[in-house]
Amino acid sequence: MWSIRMRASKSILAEGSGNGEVEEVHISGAEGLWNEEEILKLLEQYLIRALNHSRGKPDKIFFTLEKINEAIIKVPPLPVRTLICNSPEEAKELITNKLLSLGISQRAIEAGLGILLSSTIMRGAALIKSNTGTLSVPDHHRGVRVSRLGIDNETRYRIEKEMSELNVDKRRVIEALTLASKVAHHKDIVAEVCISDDPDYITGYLASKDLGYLRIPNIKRLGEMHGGRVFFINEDSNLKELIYYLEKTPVQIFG
Ligand code: WAQ
Ligand code: MG
Repeated sequence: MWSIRMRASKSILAEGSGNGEVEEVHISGAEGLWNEEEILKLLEQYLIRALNHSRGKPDKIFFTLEKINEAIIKVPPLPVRTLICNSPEEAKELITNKLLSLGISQRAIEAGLGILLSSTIMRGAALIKSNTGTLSVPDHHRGVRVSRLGIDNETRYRIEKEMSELNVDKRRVIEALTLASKVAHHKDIVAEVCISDDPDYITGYLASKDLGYLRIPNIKRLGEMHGGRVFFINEDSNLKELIYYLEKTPVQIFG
């Protein structure tokens, strides 16, 4: 199979810089594992997505295609459930209670929510230690980008069918579920919380191996630009091994 990645950004004048310093802001990214005969179709899809994004028009789009030669690990999809939630305030309370129930400290929860609500967007995820709340990523601007992940076609069709009576953006939910299932499978991941950074998408989720994939409507308000992903990790995680798994180990959601 092939790993296809897309990343789109635009350059803006850095805030407060009088001397024309430019800064790259993240617009959109996507990644998947595909068969060779699917590559062209996916490049087109990712390109259309990059050029028509609610975060703005990019002025740079990168594609990376890599042939995967290693064995691909199969991981089952997390079960999906939609919670009842009517406002970002309710979402915050709900997320805090669920994370506390998983043994994550108040301090770590506050650190995580701070990142998700900040107007500075990371292109990847923040890793936060579940007890001390320490941010543990090599590059604070970039974060850790989960890559080399895909979903088996039969599994995708089945889940799409199960969602067909819900009024949801199927492609988006499947992509998020694929990522959350790969992430939750690792023994050092305690939980993930995600808010889309797209101003027109206001359903987020909390995921963990035990709780499954819990969709949270109204996690933010329409028009808001903040968002991100936070992975709460075991305090004694082997960071090098964990980051290698997230970025490099090929995983296909199957079952
Ligand atoms: N690895 C790590 N972090 C990522 C990745 C990745 N591959 N892709 C996105 N992120 C981070 C990054 O900080 C983005 O700013 C943030 O997540 C949000 O990305 O069931 O659309 O692609 O209805 O905007 C959830 C679906 C959709 C909920 C999430 O995220 C549902 C979404 P977005
Ligand atoms: Mg986005």
